[in-house]
Parts: sequence; C-alpha cells; structure tokens
Amino acid sequence: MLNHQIAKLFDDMADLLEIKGENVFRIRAYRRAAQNIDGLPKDVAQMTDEELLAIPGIGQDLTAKIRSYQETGKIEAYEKLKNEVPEGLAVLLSVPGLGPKTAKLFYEKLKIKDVDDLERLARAHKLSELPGIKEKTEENILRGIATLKRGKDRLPLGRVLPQANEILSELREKAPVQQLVLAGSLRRWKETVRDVDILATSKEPDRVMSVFVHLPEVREVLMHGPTKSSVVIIGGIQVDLRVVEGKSFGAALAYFTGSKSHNIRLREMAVRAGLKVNEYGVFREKDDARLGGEREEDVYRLLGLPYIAPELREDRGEIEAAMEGRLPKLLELGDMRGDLHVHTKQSDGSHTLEELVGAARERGYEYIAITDHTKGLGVARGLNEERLLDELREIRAFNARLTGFRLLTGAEVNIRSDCTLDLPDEVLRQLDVVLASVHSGFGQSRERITKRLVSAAGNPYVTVIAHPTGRLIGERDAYDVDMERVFAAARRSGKAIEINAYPLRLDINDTYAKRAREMGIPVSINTDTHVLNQFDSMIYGVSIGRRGWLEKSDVINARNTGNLLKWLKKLRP
Ligand code: DGT
Ligand code: CA
Ligand code: ZN
Repeated sequence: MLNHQIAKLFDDMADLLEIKGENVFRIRAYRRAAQNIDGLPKDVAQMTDEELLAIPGIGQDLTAKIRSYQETGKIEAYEKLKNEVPEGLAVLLSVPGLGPKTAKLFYEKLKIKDVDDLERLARAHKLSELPGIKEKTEENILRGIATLKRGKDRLPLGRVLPQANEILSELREKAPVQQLVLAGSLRRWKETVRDVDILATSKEPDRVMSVFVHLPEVREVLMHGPTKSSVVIIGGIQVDLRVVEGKSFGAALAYFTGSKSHNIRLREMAVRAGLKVNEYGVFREKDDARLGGEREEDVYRLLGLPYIAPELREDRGEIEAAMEGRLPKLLELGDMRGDLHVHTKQSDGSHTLEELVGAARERGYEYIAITDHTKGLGVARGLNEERLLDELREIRAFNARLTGFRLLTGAEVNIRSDCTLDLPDEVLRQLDVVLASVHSGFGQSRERITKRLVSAAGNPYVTVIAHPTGRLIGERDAYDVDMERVFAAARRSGKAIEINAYPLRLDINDTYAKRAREMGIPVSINTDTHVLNQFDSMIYGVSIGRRGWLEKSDVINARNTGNLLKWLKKLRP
C-alpha cells in the first residue's frame, strides 16, 4: 500500500513550502491531502482517478502527482523543492511537533544539522534562549525525538494491518495453504506492532515458503527455511511465516498469538495441573501423552478455562476472570447500530448527506450523527451559527423522507484554549449530539488541558468528549492530560467518552477504555468519517473496545435508535 509514503511526501512538501514562505492555501491543500490519503483503508494505487478526485483536497494536480509516484517512485516537484532547501533543515522537519518555522529558526541561529544535535541542545536548554521558544517547547521537542526513535521499532497497527491482509490474500491465491491466519500482536489488535506473524497449515510447506519469499512486495529475505521464513516488505515491515502441522495448529496459534506474559501464565497453570503446553500441543507431563492441540480451544479447555479472546490476552486480569467465570461478554462489530462522528462536505468531509446515509445503510446501521466542525477550526471550513442552522434544516428535511433510518443532528465543537466552546449553548441545545474536542493549544500545561476537558464535560449540552487525548500513533504523543480527572468529570455529568476509530488515533486507548468501563462511563465508538470507506474503520474502534473489556451495554451507539434517543434525552437539562 503506497498511501503512507505518498501522504508523507505531501506533508513534507507542505513543510518545504512553508519554509519557503509560499502561499498558505497551497500549503494547507497538501496537508489536507496528506491527512486524507493516510486515513484511507484502500490503496490509492487501486483507485480510479474519479475515486481519487472524490478525496477532499485532491484535485487534478495531486492526482497526477500520485500517479507519477505510482509509476516512477518519485514526485518531480518534491525533488525540486528538496533541492531548494538545505539538507540539515529537512532532517529537522522529521521530528514530530517541530514545525517548519521553528526548524528554520534552529537551523539558522544554532546551526543544528541533525536530530542528535537538536536533542543535546534541548537537554542543555539552549533552545529556550532563542526568542519565542519556551521551556515547554523544549520538552515537546524531546518528546517528539523520543517518538521518532521509538517509531522505528514499532509501527502503528493501522499501517501494518492492511498490508498484512494483502499478504494473506496473495498467499491464499498463490500458495497451497489450508489454514492461514495472523497471529502475534496483530491478532490481539495491539495499537503498535513490531512485526507480522503469520501461521499456516499446508501439505507442501516448501512451495508455500517459495511463494512467500517471492511475493512482489518483498524487499529483502532474512531467512528462507523449509517451514519458517522471514522477509522485509515495502515500508520496512518484517513478516514471519510459519507452516505447522494440522494437529498442532491450535497450540501453535495460541503460542504465537501471545502475549508472552499471557502464555507464561498459561504454562504455570499447566505445570500445576501436571500438563505441558507448548507450540506443538498439550501433553500429559508424566508420559508425554498428547491430549490436544488441533484447535485453539483445546489449550484453554484442558487447563479448565473458557476460551479467552485474543484481544484480552495481555495478562491484565483475564486469567483470573476466566477462572472465576467472569470474563466479559465482549462487544462485537455486529453490535454497532450507528456512528456518531461523521463529517460532510459542509466542513472538511467530501460527501453529501445522501451519500453518507447510503454508505451507513450498507453497513447495517440505523442512524448516524452529522458532526461537522464548527467555526473555530478555520482549516476545516468550520461552520458558524448560520451555516450550522442551515445544515440542521437540511437534515430535518432529509429525515422526513427517510424510512428505517435516522440522521441525527450534531456538531464537533472546539474546546478553545480558554475552556470555552466555539458555539453558544443556544445553538448547541438544538442538536442531538454534540462532540467536544481539542484541536489547538496542544502544548498547554497538564493543568490547563485537563481543565479544558473537564469544563467541556461539564457543559450541559455536550454529549461526547471526542478523541480525548489528541494523539496520532507514531507521530504525535497525547497532550499532557490527567484523564483520571476527565473521567471523574464525565461520570459526574453522565457524558460519554469517545474511542475514535480512525486507525492512527485509536483515542482513547485500550487501558483508558478499561478504566472508563470500571468507572461506569459510557463509551461511544466512532469513525470520524470524512470519506465513505472510512466507515470501515469501525472494526479498529471495536477492537480497542474489546481490549478494554467493553460489552455491548457499555457503548451508547450499540443501542438501537429508540434507546439511544432516550439516553440522549436524559442527558439534557
Ligand atoms: P510484537 O511483535 O512486539 O508486536 O508483539 P508479539 O506479541 O507479536 O511478539 P513476537 O512477535 O515477539 O512473538 C509472537 C508471539 O510468540 C508472542 O506474542 C508470544 C510468543 N513468543 C515469542 N517468544 C516467546 C518466548 O520467549 N516465550 C513465550 N512464552 N512466548 C513467546
Ligand atoms: Ca509480532
Ligand atoms: Zn471529527
């Protein structure tokens, strides 16, 4: 999938244009295009020109650039821009949170040439001696450098999973495999992964291995064995494939799904029961008699446990819960009845109400909430009162013509730096769903940011706190916020917390989701759709919810229309 590489190029182009002081609209167009391409679950190489042009921010010019990258691996305009900007400066731009203006300042005043230089000077507080640079900026830069370095060994799930699934479908097509599944952290839906672990059964392991190491996306073969091979594919992702015997498949799947700490706990239980559990099967210790291993359930059954879903296997209490018969009945994708975070053409989305409703119905939903950005977010053409009220009228008129589906009115309002929202209560009270989110002032202190979120949760008309921690996996850390206090505020006011299912957000994360559930705070799992196929990201949000032990009853948009409306009504003063 080329999406990430192209998105990164466009984003770099925006940085370079900014350094050169070019037209702000041009810069924004590149940024917006980058963001939207990165969020697509579908490979741009497989999209028609028409589909590309439907992506917000992508016109004829960028379509041509995408095609050129596809064909030549290069974008001419990017190469040209890069040559016009000093190399050291371009390196600084790779640090998350360090914008072009600041990078230029450092480059010119401090002659910083690489990331190590930058780190050293930030630690020595040399950066904050420059005008306009605060100590907080130094802290943010150090965090950015840490993210950058960490990002090299763990990749975001949302980047790796589509590529892993592509490999699976190619293998299914070209290799003589019987069973073929993902294992490891991907199967557990962990938010970042180190590599892709694939497990298969086959009568001809040799041929499977040979097809695998010759797949078109393979860039390097690390190991080519008779039943195990390792390769590196485009984007620097390592993929391991193992072929095992059918009678061991379940045991191997349990073993290679992990997590390691979950496996260790299982093996301890086995020892106490006079059993031996490994990747080949479950055996009786005293005579090595084979008791099972063909199916994954065997492993749990023979240890006297109910089946534990992969998303729970982190040794976070799931073994105890299984022993005591109190595992959660986990939420499933099919439980979701609608999506409460959807953008239209009115702000930075790219579709009409009609198109969105059609796509939502195809996914079996009963409702969606239209939540365009509001006026504080100029880059996203946020709606002012007047435009929002127009949209509201349009939604009501459209609703009157719908049967068996409900469009909810809404907005995604900005929680401003001074804790106020960018639309007045008289407007908000007319909406069914109000999402409140932070889109600015990420560098503020923990105290201030926490206060912003707490006060938003206290506003009588806010329904959901959206993407509450502001992170972008592998790119931008969460802002500094005391989520415990935000949760306490949400509990007091009965507000819901979002799991934003956009694959690079996954915000809140799994541990916060678990905490929310423990505190009895309702969760809303939403895709933040701007382009139709982003509706399909719901599975990411549901999986994070499952990693947070959520059940159907914990999630407001797993309710049917009537029950959701009842819940919404009770929330209002
Ligand atoms: P990752 O790759 O860091 O994202 O996370 P995993 O969980 O995929 O870890 P990985 O790829 O090293 O190994 C896959 C699974 O294999 C792991 O979840 C559990 C199992 N495994 C690997 N090494 C060991 C080990 O030394 N002991 C045990 N018990 N299990 C192991
Ligand atoms: Ca792995
Ligand atoms: Zn949004």
